[in-house]
Amino acid sequence: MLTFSEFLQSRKKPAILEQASYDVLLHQIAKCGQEISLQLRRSGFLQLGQAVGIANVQSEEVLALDLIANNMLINEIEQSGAALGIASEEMEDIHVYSAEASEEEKFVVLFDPLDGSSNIEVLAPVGTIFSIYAVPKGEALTLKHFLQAGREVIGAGYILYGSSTMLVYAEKGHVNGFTLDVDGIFKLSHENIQTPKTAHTFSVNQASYHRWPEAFKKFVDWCGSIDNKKVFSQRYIGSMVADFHRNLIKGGIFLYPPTTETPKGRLRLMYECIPLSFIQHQAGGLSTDMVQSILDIEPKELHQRTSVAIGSYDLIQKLLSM
Ligand code: AHM
Ligand code: MG
Repeated sequence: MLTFSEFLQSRKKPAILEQASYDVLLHQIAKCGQEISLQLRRSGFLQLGQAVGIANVQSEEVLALDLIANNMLINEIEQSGAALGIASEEMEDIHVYSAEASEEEKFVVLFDPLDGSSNIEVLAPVGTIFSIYAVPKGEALTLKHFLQAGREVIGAGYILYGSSTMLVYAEKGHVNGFTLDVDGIFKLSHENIQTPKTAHTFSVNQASYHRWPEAFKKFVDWCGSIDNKKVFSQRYIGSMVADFHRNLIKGGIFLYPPTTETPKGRLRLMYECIPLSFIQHQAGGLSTDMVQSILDIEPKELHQRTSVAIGSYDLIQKLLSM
């Protein structure tokens, strides 16, 4: 079994990733995943799911492990020497490590340190989601390096803390999954992941059905229609990264439609939707905000929200035809 490290050494990588420090950056993120996974195994003792009494930029309650994971990622990514800065779902502004132009290619990392963190106290899966973009050599870091469209992503992934912990990592043309073994090392367990083209699972919070645009209502009605030759299952954990992972492996579609209260959608473009869409596209699936692919949206702000549908090719096409 290839370790994550051996896999990185053996993969065919684009010229831009030739410099060794990019892989060090990935190792540092994986290291955070190992540490967060350990902490989660003991969350009941550590009260990691408790609120720390502050709200983040999204006006959401910050939990203890949100903060721990966020700080860990900031520090470990800096250690790699490969990143000029980071942006986090938990922080209002970018965090700059170095504002000076570099003589070699550098990177920025955007992350949701702990997606679905309200699930911690009920022991349901949560995850760390990240994407990495290049800062060309000779350019000093600015906000524009963070606000790049999803099609510019160099690498994206997530670490899912479920019944096992798995790191799923994608670059253009390939997606691979690495299970965290009992010796604390990520090892290749899911080689070259391709998502099924057709599937019969949909994931959505249906409580908002009456506040959705017509196309989403029609699609979900079609899934459950008695005339439908296939019987669909609805599966929704309330942790996007976990719902996404199930659908990636088994096929399915994840929906977070706009509602009358949140007409621009609720999930975050930069920290959740772009990285997961990038992975989905490399695995043969699709994503959309019902106007364009999520990867073609030109981001305007760090904490931009979007509606999203991500999943198997046939199901996205069906949704778009509604
Ligand atoms: P978070 O990043 O603050 O944890 O919030 C995002 C989560 C997604 O993972 C999940 O799909 C969604 O919020 C659940 O929202 P809802 O309870 O509206 O269905
Ligand atoms: Mg999140």
